[in-house]
Amino acid sequence: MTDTTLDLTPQERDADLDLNQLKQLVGLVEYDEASDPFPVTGWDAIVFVVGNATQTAHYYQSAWGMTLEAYSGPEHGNRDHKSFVLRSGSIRFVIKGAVSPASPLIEHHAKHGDGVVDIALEVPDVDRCVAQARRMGATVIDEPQDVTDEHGTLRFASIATYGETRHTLVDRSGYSGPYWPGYVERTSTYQKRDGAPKRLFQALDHIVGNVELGKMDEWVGFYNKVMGFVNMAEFIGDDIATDYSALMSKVVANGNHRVKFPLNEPALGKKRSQIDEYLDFYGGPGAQHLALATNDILRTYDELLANGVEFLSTPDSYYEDPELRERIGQVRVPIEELQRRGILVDRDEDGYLLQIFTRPLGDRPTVFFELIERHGSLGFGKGNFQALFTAIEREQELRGNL
Ligand code: TYF
Ligand code: FE
Repeated sequence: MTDTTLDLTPQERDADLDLNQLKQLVGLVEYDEASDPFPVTGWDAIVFVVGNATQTAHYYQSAWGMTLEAYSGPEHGNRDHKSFVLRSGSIRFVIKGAVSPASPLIEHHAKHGDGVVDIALEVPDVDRCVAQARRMGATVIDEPQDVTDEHGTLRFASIATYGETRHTLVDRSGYSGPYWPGYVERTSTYQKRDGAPKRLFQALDHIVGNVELGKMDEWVGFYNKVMGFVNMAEFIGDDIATDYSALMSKVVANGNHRVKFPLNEPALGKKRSQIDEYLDFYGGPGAQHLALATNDILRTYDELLANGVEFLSTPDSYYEDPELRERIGQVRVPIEELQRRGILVDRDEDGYLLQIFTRPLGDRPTVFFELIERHGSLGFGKGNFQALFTAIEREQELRGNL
């Protein structure tokens, strides 16, 4: 059995990540790609539709330290919308906003607000994935096709997932352009002045999807059957859901665990679920949070805070609880350093993780980010759910949505 799954992807190599660092950063594992009916190498890009891509692209550079790499817009023949490709470490964000009043992006944005339209994945064989998807009854949005320019040929297809979200499947092994045919390489005036921005995160760890009440298991089944994803150990079930979390959650991952998708559904608890709030304001199922992997969450947090990014706060009682100290044991920094910033800690049998969550990024209480620094733990912070959900509900109440 040949195992090619523990190679770095070209994106990761570009980002100067090494394999051991990456294993720690996102919890990579070995697996047998040859027996996978829908092999996925890793993330290709996360595509957002926003109300003002020009300004959002600036925000991701000025606040989040991302680098502008490519652009498509009216100056280069795309009269429909502007699209900015930003990079941090091995992950790409593509930010799209309508230019033409007739753009289909307008309808999407009117319905959902700023959000993720496409979680694009890198695959070694687009046709094999689509054949499997079709066999398992998935909706194929774009048939496998080649797009070509002077940089070579890229092959892609796309399939539907929850809500109006899709997975574009991309094989860029024959392509060397900055992103996609039709895009031009671009750096910003911002970068020209300050040099390369400081990289604040190196990779994407997971993306959480919120689905409707009673649909979580259906979507877990979709990822199992259509995409060959495996279930990970962590889940929040009925038992804890009604007490405080107001949601149920299961996690699926691709074979090498680069791509991890927790899936949430609302639970009927004492209060209105934060997932219901999301579903109402997003106008249906969609991507809820993106967890950005960093190997120095203290520095990343400090920099983001200085740049005006807002985080959920954690009460001092979280750190003063003697059970917490017992539960987490030794971590790489004094607890006081975490407390000053409100960073949460969780430990399981494999190790520990540090994490913190931003407030919603846009105007609607929908999409937000998580920063995560893993030290062996392959979990998602289950031990923090109570503290975290209490903080989320505090804000939900301030918005008048509890
Ligand atoms: O990804 C996770 O499961 C954790 C916990 O609304 C979490 O980050 C789950 C649901 C949620 C916020 C955080
Ligand atoms: Fe998370």
